[in-house]
Formats: sequence, C-alpha cells, structure tokens
Amino acid sequence: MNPVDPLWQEMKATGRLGTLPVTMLDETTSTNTLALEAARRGAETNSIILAETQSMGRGRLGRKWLSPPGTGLYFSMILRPELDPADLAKITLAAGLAVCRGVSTVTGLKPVIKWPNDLLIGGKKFAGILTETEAMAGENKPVVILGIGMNINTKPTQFPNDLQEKATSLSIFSGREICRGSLLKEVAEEIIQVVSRLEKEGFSGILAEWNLHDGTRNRELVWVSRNGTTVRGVSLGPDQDGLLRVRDQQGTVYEILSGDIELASPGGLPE
Ligand code: BT5
Repeated sequence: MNPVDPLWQEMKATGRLGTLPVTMLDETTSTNTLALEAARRGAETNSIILAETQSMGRGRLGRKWLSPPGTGLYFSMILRPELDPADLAKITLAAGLAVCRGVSTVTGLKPVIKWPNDLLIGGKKFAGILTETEAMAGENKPVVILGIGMNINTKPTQFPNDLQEKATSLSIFSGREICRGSLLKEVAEEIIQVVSRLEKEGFSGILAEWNLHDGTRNRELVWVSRNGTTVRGVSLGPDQDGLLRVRDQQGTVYEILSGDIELASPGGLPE
C-alpha cells in the first residue's frame, strides 16, 4: 500500500526517530489522549505517539478527525515549552508553519494555512492541528499536547461522502505517493525548531513567516461566534497575540480568539 519507507521500519524496530522517542501503534482511540496519559507518567519532552488509525480521533470543539488506516500521519508530541500560559495559542499557529515547512521540504508542495489550525492544498483540507494543555502536579510548566493529523497517501474513496468535497491528501493533490517517515521526521524537527524560536525570540518572527502562508488574508470571511453572533468582513490576518483580525464594512475591527471562519464567497482558496 505504501512505498518502501525505511524510516518507518526503523521507527518500528527501534522506537526512535533520530533521538526522539516514538511509540507506534496500529490502532488507538486518540493519540492526544495517549500522549496526555504518557505525559502524566513523566514521558520525555518531544516524545511522539503515533497510530496507523484512530477510532476516536478528535478535532476541536468536540468534532471528529477521521483517520483512514495506513495512509496518513496521526501523531501527538509532548511539549513542555517555557512559555506564559497566555502564549500557548501561538503554538497552534507555530505548528501550522512547521507543517507547511516540512511538507514543502519533503514534497516541494506549498500548503496554505486557514487560521487557526487548518492546512489546505488546492483549496482543500489535508491536515489539522489540535493543541491541548494540562497543568501537571509537581511541574512548573503546563504540558502541551500537540496533535497533528495529515492525509498523506489517502485515496479519495477513503473519505466519506460528506468529506470528499472539502478534504484531500498530499498524494491526491500531487499524483504521487509520499514517504510518511521522511515527512514525520521533517515536521517533528520543524516543530522543535519553531517552539524553540517562540521561547527565545517571541512570536513576531514566526508571525511574519506565518503571514506568507496565510490562505485567507484580504478575503471576505464569515465568523460565527459561540453565542451565535455573525461577523462578516475582510481578514487582516492574525495580530501579535495570534488573534484573527476581521474588519467589517463599517470599518470595525474584530479580534477573533477562537472558532471557525468560512469564506463568504465561493472561489476557493489559493492553490
Ligand atoms: C482539526 O479540528 O482539524 C484538528 C485535527 C487534529 C487531528 C489529530 S490526529 C492526531 C491527534 N489525535 C487526535 O485525536 N487528534 C489529533 P477541526 O478544526 O475541529 O476540524 C475537524 C473537521 O475537519 C471535521 O469536523 C471534518 O469536517 C474535517 N475532517 C475530519 N477528518 C478529516 C480528515 N481526515 N481530513 C480532512 N478533514 C477532516
């Protein structure tokens, strides 16, 4: 089903990806759940938990992440960043940048990010990020579980009907099989690098680079808040805190902390 993937075989045999500990499972409920449990037991920072499929893969706000077996990358990394709890939302944006960079290095493709956590190629979603945190007894830093789901060699028929219109995989888009081991290695290294940059230099450099991958800047969006308020306006991109700025027709600028945005008009996202 997959091309020969020496790194995958090596990870299975050694439980390591370079220096990083990796737990590889054929199936689990959610790698984020397992990673959190492992973190509570004191698992090493930057450990990776990966599964070939998930029965209860999670998205944000109680949504599901579909994990067709054997063709994607579904993994969670245990991070303990030296950051203020208020800065943790920036990790999701930094991770989006890490995925773009990793995908671009391994495949030459140029994904874009739809704030805050969707990664798109050819206007369709191929990856999503779920960041969860927990304060740990006896530790001064909260643990951050960074969960990433990516459709790599997934075939169109592996998506249910309701996802076929809006989901894609790197191989569907590029017409070739992609080596999952190389991609995991590159993305994991990029994550470690962006988190370290966030800790040492703050958010502005990462934001400047993130802006180059912003798939919705200057596009008209609709955002529906949790209490049902609808804001329609033009995206000005994220601010220095990672909140999305949207300017409505009256010129009022809204700062959006969470939730979903949709393009107001058809026409797709940049490819
Ligand atoms: C996300 O949520 O996009 C975050 C996904 C994170 C998944 C990883 S896999 C490893 C780790 N373990 C977990 O349990 N989770 C993380 P959100 O923005 O809420 O998007 C969810 C929506 O994306 C769903 O409601 C669907 O519309 C769509 N979706 C679900 N599965 C998909 C898939 N495989 N490909 C593309 N879109 C999908």
